[in-house]
Amino acid sequence: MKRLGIIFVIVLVLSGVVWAADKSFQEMDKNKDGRLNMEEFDQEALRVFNENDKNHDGALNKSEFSQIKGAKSKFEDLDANKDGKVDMEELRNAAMNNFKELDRKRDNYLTEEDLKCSPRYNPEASPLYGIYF
Ligand SMILES: [Ca+2]
Ligand SMILES: [Ca+2]
Ligand SMILES: [Ca+2]
Repeated sequence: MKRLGIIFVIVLVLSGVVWAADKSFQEMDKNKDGRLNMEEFDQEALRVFNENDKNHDGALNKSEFSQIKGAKSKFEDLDANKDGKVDMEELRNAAMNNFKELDRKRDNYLTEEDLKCSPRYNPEASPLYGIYF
C-alpha cells in the first residue's frame, strides 16, 4: 500500500507539471482557425494569472510576478497605478497595446507569422509572453 501511495503522489506531481506547462500556439488556438484573437490570449493569461496569484488577492505582487518564468515585461512597467501590484486590468491594457502593435493586418488576429515579427518573440516560449506578462 505504501508503494502505491508513493506512485500516486509521483503521478500527481507529474500531471501538475504538465498542467502548469506553457501552452503552445496550437493549444491556445481554441477554435483552430490558425490565429489567436485577444480572447484566446485572455483565457490563457487568466489561467497563468490565477496560478501565480498565490495569496488570492486578485493581483500579482512583485514576488508572485517573478515566479512567471517566461515573463518579458517589467513589473514596474505593468503596474500602471504604481500600487505595487499588477491586476488583470493593467495586464490587459498592456496586452492590448502589444497585440495591436503586432496585428499588422489590423484584423484583430495574430498569426504565427505576426508573432515572429515581434522583437519579444521566443520560439521556445508560449506566445502568451510576447503579449501578456
Ligand atoms: Ca483562434
Ligand atoms: Ca496576489
Ligand atoms: Ca497596479
